[in-house]
Amino acid sequence: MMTEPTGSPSEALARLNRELAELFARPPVSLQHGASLRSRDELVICAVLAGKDAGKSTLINALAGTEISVDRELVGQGTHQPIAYVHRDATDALRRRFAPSDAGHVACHPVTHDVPMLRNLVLLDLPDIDSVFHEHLDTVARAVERVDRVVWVFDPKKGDDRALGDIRPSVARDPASVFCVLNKLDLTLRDETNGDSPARFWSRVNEWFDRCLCAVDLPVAAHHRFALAARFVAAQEFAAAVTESWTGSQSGTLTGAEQTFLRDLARQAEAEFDRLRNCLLAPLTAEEIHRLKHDNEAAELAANLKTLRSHYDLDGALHHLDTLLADVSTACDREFDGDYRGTVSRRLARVGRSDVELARDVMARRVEQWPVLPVLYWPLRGVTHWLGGRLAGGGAGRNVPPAADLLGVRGWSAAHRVESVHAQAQTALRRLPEPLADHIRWPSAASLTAGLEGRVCERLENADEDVLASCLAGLPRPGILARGFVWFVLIWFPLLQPLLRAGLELLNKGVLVGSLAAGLTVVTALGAGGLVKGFGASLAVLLFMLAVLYARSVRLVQRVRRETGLGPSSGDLEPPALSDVDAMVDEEILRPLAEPVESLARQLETRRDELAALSPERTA
Ligand SMILES: Nc1nc2c(ncn2[C@@H]2O[C@H](COP(=O)(O)OP(=O)(O)OP(=O)(O)O)[C@@H](O)[C@H]2O)c(=O)[nH]1
Ligand SMILES: [Mg+2]
Repeated sequence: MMTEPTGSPSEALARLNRELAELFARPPVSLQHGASLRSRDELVICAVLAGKDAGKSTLINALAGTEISVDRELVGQGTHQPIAYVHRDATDALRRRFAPSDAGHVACHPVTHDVPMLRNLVLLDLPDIDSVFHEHLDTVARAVERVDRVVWVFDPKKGDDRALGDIRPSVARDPASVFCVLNKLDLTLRDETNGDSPARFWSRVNEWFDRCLCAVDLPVAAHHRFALAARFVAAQEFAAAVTESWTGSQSGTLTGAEQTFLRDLARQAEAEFDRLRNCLLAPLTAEEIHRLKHDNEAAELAANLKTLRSHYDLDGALHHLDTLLADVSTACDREFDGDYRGTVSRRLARVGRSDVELARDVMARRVEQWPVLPVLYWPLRGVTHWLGGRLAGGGAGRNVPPAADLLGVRGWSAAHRVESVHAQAQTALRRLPEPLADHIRWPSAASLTAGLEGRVCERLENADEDVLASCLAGLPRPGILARGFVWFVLIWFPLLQPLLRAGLELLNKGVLVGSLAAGLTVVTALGAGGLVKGFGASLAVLLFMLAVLYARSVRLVQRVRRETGLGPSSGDLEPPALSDVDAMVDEEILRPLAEPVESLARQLETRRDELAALSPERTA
């Protein structure tokens, strides 16, 4: 593993890997690295990867045309250290590529040459991936991060190469940089019972090779597949080796048909090797090298994305969360079904403060618009309400039942219903993978019930306030005549009426206005007893006025309630009341349960979108 530059897709992947590991409570998955390191130089390093004794070193030697990697021990470690066949001018770049990094050090032994055509091309022999020497696999894993091209070598003696299948997913390269070689073709001819045609032989070999490649999930285009004998690359050597295996001696006698068959195959095997050498050692322009590295980087990114997606299975997790949400919603709909909502709606529409109670609030504001009446209203409130109530024929005051009673339907309280929803949600939660379930914290059933009851109380208060506001908005202001009438009543009975009567009496008796007798008569007319009686009459009339105003307030409240559908006077269920109950159940029960699930889903979706945005097709 290597340090990636800040802001690179690899760094974004590393961050997402950490974040997802935390969300899924598991160790981060191991990702492939090295693309950025490989892009820092112009070298194209081609490594040969295979199991023990597949012929890696033999192939490298054959490609290099010289013995750069030799194992002279009969039963030894084989190649135990990477050996690079490198142009002497490129050794510094090679050293930098293999310099110690965060993830450790991998020693690479250079064997230099000065072939100008191979200035940028390095052949790298690696230890095997499946021997008893476990450190070989570690060395290969560290070295392979630093190589640009990979040649997978198959040994016909091994057949199903599991070790190769194990390491292959961690070596992601663009298909143009991947080659597959079926080596030791000469050995596959040992058991040939002759008489077979070269064409049939090749098709059998190809079929077998196909099966090997499929077994390790390594789809490679036909022109990147090769069947050859690295130890006997020249046609003559190949034919001699097979002849020996058939006759026991290199100069053994073959039938004419056998000779033709073998000659043909030997030529083809040599041609295959030449084709491989041309593919791997053809000089590359700077542009070709740049494209090769870029394509490999994209392939590595795509492989890492695939690894992350399958390791954390974001789509699966999101599907689980969707199912959980659906289960919670179903449980909520089942417990708080249409019948329940309808019943509660009707109840809410019926309860609330009575019309006469609300009318008192209206009256308090109404009376302020009149002269004199406010002074009388406060001491005469009781009588006014009694008399006005009678005049309006309004309903008696009703008590608002507790919210819990309003919410209990068919003997099944809201608390029971909420507990049932909660329990069903918990059961659904247990079906969620454990690490995800740990992120979901739900409020207790008791607090959900309290929330619902609180909403009911609030709703009732709000409904009353709405009625009150509508009534006050529609209050008529008393006109000048009406206000004048109050003053008139106040002064008519105690003052004007006695004075008028006294004046008329004087006129009848012929007493001169302005005389002493006339003055005395007026004073007597305004006597204390008369004043008290007069004010009593005024009071009676004004009290009646107050009662009428109160009765009209009651009727106003009733009319507003009828028109808006709010409160006790509304007869049938109005749609706004039902949607109120829907909103209450949704916001107080469903929302608090759904919110943590949706929040987790949002976090996963964000990561999934970020991964999608990083995919090479999007970033290209
Ligand atoms: N018959 C035959 N033998 C081969 C061929 N290629 C390699 N060998 C033999 O296979 C044996 C192993 O070859 P190496 O090239 O050392 O194999 P390797 O994969 O490098 O082995 P390790 O480094 O130990 O993993 C040697 O005895 C080679 O001579 C081939 O094409 N035909
Ligand atoms: Mg070797």
